[in-house]
Amino acid sequence: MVTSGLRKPWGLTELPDGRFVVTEREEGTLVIVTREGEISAPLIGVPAVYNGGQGGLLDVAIDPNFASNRWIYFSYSENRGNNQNGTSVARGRLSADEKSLENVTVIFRQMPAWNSTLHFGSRLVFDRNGLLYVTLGERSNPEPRQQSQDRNSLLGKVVRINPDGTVPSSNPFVGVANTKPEIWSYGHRNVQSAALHPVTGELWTVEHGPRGGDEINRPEAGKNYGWPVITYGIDYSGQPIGAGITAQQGMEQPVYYWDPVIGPSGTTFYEGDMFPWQNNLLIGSLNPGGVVRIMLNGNRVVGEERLLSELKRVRDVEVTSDGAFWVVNDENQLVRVSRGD
Ligand SMILES: [Ca+2]
Repeated sequence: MVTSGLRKPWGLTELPDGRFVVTEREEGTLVIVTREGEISAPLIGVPAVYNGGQGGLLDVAIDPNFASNRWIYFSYSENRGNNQNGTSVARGRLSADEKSLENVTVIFRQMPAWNSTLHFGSRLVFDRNGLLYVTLGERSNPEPRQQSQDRNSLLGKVVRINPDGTVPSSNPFVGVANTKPEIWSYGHRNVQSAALHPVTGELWTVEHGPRGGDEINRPEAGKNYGWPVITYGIDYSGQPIGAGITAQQGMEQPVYYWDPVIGPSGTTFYEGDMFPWQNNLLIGSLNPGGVVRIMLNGNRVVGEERLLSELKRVRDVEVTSDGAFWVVNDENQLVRVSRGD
């Protein structure tokens, strides 16, 4: 363990010099942490967050050209007035003295806002063309849940935007009537976990499903991932979801699902030489906790291993260039996991 001095960390990303940027969810603060565990003062300039329920300052990512432009992106739940809130994404430039974010601008707002404390998403992943995926929840309640199937709503979607928040002309629904052009894929429940495959460059997501229905998906442009029409598992109330069906024409099956569930948090593909796990998926687990390693053959899951349950509720996983991997958890820890060094 490198430090236990964080305050409910949620998102973790590595800077080019090997330090980390970490979000502290409830506090709504963004800090820089060295590999020795020294934690900076909170960066000045982060907007106020709504921190009820599952809300707060959520994921963080750095620009693919961070070394020259110093943009840091972060997702958070934002007060929208009238007791409503929603997931937003902002970016700011890390100042030369590293004490603040400058030119902070909100680049995306999930609409509609809702009166709910649940299911905000929201991981941030850049693709190889420098476009930004944002994974979003459906706010959990029975009414907004239905909007996962509504392409004129941004609830229960994966969206793809340019770094300045504009819509890429290559998005699948650009120019389609009654459809939000930010949408990449739809029919999702609460996606808090996403990474880019190191070989194919494709987006993979891990979704909080209902009881017995957490899923791995490989969301493709314009496709429908089924929620809440098709799903594995049942509602946490004990009731079936909708008609209780798991397949329907025009809706995609997950790559994999868990019953019992793992409560997926952040994920990353393993790249490196320290562990013999090339291109395996490492997924943080909230319950039962620890890290879940998923072995793949191409796009197919061929095995699973549970690691590090002693780390309890893991919030994010990051692999560094030396092949070690790092996690943050609800114990307020940053932990480096290595072998042979
Ligand atoms: Ca699904």
